[in-house]
Amino acid sequence: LLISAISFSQKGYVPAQENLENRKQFQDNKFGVFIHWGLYSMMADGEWAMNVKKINYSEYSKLAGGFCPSKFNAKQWVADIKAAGAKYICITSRHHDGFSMFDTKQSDYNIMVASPFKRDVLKELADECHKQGVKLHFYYSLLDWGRPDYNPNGELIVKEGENKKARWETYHQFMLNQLKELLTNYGEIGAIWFDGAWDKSKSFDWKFDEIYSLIHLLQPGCLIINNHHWDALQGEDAQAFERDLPGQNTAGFSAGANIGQLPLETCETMNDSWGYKITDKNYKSEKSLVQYLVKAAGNNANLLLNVGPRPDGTLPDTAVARLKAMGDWLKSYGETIYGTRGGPVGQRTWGVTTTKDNRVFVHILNSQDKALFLPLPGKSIKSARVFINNEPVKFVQQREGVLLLLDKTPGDMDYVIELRF
Ligand code: FHN
Repeated sequence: LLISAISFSQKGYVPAQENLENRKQFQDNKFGVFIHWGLYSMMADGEWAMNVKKINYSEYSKLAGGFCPSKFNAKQWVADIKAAGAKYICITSRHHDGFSMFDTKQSDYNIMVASPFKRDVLKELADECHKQGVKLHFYYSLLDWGRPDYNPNGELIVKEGENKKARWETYHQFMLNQLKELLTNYGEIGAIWFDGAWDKSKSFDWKFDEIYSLIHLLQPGCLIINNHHWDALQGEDAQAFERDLPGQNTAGFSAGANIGQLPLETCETMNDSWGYKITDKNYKSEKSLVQYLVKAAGNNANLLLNVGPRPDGTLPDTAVARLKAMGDWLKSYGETIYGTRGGPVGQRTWGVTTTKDNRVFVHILNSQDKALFLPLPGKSIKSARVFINNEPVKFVQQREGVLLLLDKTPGDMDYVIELRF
C-alpha cells in the first residue's frame, strides 16, 4: 500500500537537505570498505562461480543448507575496518545469485530460513556500525540468476524445467518490498548501491523512478548509487566507477560515462576477486593500495576497497594486514585525504593534488626529480612545506605556476608537500 501510495516524482528530483549533507559527508569520508559475502564464498571461487561454471541453480541453492559462518563477528569486522581508517562499509545484501543475506519475508531463499545459521548478519553489522560510528551501505543486485520472474524476455540464464514466462511485475514488486525492509529494519542506511543494470540494454525500463522514490521516501538522506556504468540518472546521489578512476576506462566498464556533478566513488578489489577466492593470492601491495586511495582523492573520488570474507565469516589475514597498513598510513596522512576534494592540478605521471580550505596537498607518488613544476596560473603561494615534518620547501613563484625545489628525491610511497595560498 505504501508503495502504491508513493508519488513518483523523481523526474524533478530535488534532494532533501539531509541528503545534501550526507553527500558532503560521504565525500569527506573518502574511504570505504566493500564486502562481497554470500553463498558463493563457500565455493571459494569468486561470486560469479555459479554462472561461470554453469551450475544448476537448484543444486547451487543447496549450498544454503551448509552455510554456517560460525566465526562471523560483526564487532571484529567493524573494528578492523575502522582501524583501516575507512569510514563506511558497503555489504552485499543480495548478489546476483539471489540469496538474501538478511531477514526478508519476500523469499525463503535467505540466511534466516534456508541456512542453519539463522542470524541476520546485516542486522548485527548495522547495530555494530551504528555503535562504532561507521556508515553502512547496502549493495543490492538488480539482476537475479534464479528468479523466474527476473527476465522480462522470459529466457532464464540457468534455471531449468521452469515455466519461462516472465513475470516482470512481480520481480519489480519483490525488489521494492525488499528495499522497504532494508530501509526500515536496519536503522539509518548511508546508501543503497545498485548493481546489475548493465545486464539489460540501456533502453530497458527498470522503473528506477519508482525504486528511487521509495528509497528517498523512506530515508530521504540515503544516497542512491547505481553501478550501471552510464552517466548518472535522475534521482541518483553519487556516481560509481568500477575498477577505474573517474575518466579512465581501463577496465572497459565505463565507456562513454561522463563525469557528472555528483560525488564520485571508485571501487576496486584488494586482490583480483570480489567474492572470496581461495587461490587468489594476488593482493595489491600496501604501497599500491595507499597510492590508489590517494589517486582517487586526487581525482575527487572516494575509494571503495573490496574484501571478500571467508565462508566461516572471517576476513582473510592478508586483507586484514593490508587494511591495518592503510590505517597506519592514514594516521599520519589522513589530514591530506579526509575532507579534501580533487586539487587544482589534474592527475600527472608524478601524482595528484588534493585541496582543503586554503591548502593544496601535492602528492608525489612517482618521481625521481628534485624540481617539480605545478601549473597554477594566477595563484600566489604563501608557503610550501613537507607535510610530515614541516620542513620548508624552496619554491619559485612564476606567472604560470610554481616551481618546487625539493631537498631530496621523493622516494616514499607518497611524498606530500603542503602549499598554502
Ligand atoms: O557482477 C558484479 C560483480 O560481481 C561485482 O559485484 C562488481 C562490483 O562492482 N559489480 C559487478 C560487475 O559490474
